[in-house]
Amino acid sequence: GKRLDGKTIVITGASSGIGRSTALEFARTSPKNLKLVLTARRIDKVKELAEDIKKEVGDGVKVHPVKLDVSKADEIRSFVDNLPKEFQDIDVLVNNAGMVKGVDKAGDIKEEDVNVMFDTNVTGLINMTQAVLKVMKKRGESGQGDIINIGSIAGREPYPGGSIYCASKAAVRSFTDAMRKELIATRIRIIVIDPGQVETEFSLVRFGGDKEKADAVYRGVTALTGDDIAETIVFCAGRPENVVIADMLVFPNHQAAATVMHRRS
Ligand code: NDP
Ligand code: 8X3
Repeated sequence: GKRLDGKTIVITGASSGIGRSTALEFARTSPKNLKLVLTARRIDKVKELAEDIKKEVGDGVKVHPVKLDVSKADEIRSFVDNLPKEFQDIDVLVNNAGMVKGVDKAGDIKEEDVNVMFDTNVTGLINMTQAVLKVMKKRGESGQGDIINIGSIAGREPYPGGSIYCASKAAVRSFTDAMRKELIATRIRIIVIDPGQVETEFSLVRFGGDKEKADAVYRGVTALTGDDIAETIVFCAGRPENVVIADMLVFPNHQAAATVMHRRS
């Protein structure tokens, strides 16, 4: 609605799952006057999303698709300056890009898997945040804007077979909480949303494209959808300026902890 009107919103990982849903939800909530910078590595999917948004809400939402790999520091370094002028004044950053690889246990985890999870989930998120904070700190008297980080229940409750992913999401939580304190003299809102189980391409990526293994994760349960988390993200961004939803944990109804799940047999 009104509070989001005129805002410029950057979403990482907009080609799929939660990020894609979030772009659509922002567009539906503020269809008259909004700028969306939608980023991911799979630029074709982002361009399709831009078309879908146009079909659904029309031209009131301006969409700028960008091919961006958040694990590449040099791509982030030039990201803001390479945006068209009208998209540079970023109000909201949704740090959503993230991934998991494998279920190997310590001692057997591939070096490349360790690196890609940390480079994407942690270093990528930190680099994006720092790049966009430069813009936000210039706004208003002391700085203004929203950084919305997508953590995970995995960052609160480490589980076997997820040590690196869980550590990466714990790092997101830690960075987020420290940053909120560091920016206390500004009007920048620092928000972390921790979803439980969401049915997206997440498990497909985890199992290297093995659909059977990915589907088994969601068998007998009703997982959250990308749309469910998108609603919470847009809710946080749409609160009055003085209200900070600092920290959110969102489960599907069958889940009560990272590994406590009720499955229909
Ligand atoms: P998806 O796999 O469906 O989407 C992940 C998105 O991240 C894709 O758009 C992908 O785009 C993007 N991405 C991955 N690596 C990079 C990269 N190096 N640079 C830029 N973009 C990248 O999964 P979800 O929607 O579920 O995941 C979104 C976030 O939610 C992640 O941070 C995940 O950890 C978190 N999460 C997911 C949960 C779940 O159960 N699904 C639960 C809790 C948290 P592309 O491949 O085109 O680059
Ligand atoms: C994804 C949720 O706990 O299945 O962040 O890894 S979990």
